[in-house]
Amino acid sequence: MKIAIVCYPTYGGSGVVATELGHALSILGHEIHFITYKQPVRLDTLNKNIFFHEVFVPEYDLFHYQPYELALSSRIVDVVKAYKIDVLHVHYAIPHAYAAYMAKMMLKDEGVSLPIVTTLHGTDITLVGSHPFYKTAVTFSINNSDFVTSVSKSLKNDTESLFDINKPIQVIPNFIDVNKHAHLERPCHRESVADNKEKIIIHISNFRPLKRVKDVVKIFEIVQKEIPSKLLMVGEGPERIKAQRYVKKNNLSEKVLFLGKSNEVNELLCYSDIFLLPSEKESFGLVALESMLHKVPVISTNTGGLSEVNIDGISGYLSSIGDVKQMANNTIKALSNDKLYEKLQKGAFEQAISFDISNIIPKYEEVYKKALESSI
Ligand code: GMT
Repeated sequence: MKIAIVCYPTYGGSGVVATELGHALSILGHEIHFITYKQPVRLDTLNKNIFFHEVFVPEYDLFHYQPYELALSSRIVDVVKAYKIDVLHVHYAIPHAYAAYMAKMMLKDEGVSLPIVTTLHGTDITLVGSHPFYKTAVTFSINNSDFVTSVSKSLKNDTESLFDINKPIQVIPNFIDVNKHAHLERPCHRESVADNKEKIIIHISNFRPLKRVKDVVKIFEIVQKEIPSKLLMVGEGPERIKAQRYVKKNNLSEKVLFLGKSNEVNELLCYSDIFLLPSEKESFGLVALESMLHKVPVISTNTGGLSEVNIDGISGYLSSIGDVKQMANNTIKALSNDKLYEKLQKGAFEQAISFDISNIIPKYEEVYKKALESSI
């Protein structure tokens, strides 16, 4: 099949999922065309079945906002015609599903049929999409996609309660490529960040307000009083400065390392002992899954789809949003009992491998097949 994929090319989970999906489909022999404004960060290996089409938005002074949707929909039309694309799969509804619909209409005018599959990822629904300024267009774009998928049951429920949706939403969970990570074995180079007696606690995110990064530091503040440890803060975003101020004010600077954005996530997770994810919203929590594959138990909130990924008492622990004390106690509990820790490590790994890509790809292939059949 010839499949075009529209996604955000950045470090966000939706871009990672789209890229890994495209890559896996290309290995199965499908021809994959990424259409986005930059080469996706995880698209490090191009092969004969993977094409990348950049979307250019020429700057024009008259425009206060440059019309990305317009450029994207034109590019979709051009790529679909040039490469005879069978299906268009858009990740993250805003503005991709909207641009996809426009492209579909333009193509229809020329007698070309283009089925659209839209995958909802989280903030496109729970935060941005449901804002009154966007809601009408997002509802329209979802209802006019040929197939709609969501990455968790929780996100499906949120979408159905926040929008007036007349399309069935199929849950296809996010995934991880177990084989790709199979060679990652402990011990890694942990001496580069901590000494022998110290545990390594890690948080990776885009440091947006909904990640509650100050909670991460507050949890660590309690933990380090009981357990010699270091906190690695990986990522970049608007809340970093606040977290850094808190660290300085509370004399934690020697124990908390702000590492910025990293392409070394596997190496970092490889030597980490606990992953902290105290998010306010999380439709799935792909980073928790990546962490679990490295046998790193996850201490998280129970928001959104997190409880579908991190199983309380098995792969880590779940707490209510803002319950810093309980999340700290759970971290201490896990790190101070070797037997329990090993059990959690095993549980985390087993849970992670149940999300192996080989179980998920056939579900997307089935959706593409149905989308194609429905358009003939
Ligand atoms: O977490 C973010 O803010 C990035 C965002 C994205 O669109 O890339 O992540 C969302 O999609 C990921 C992949 O499906 C999910 O794992 C994240 O849970 C989800 N984020 C939120 O719902 C906040």
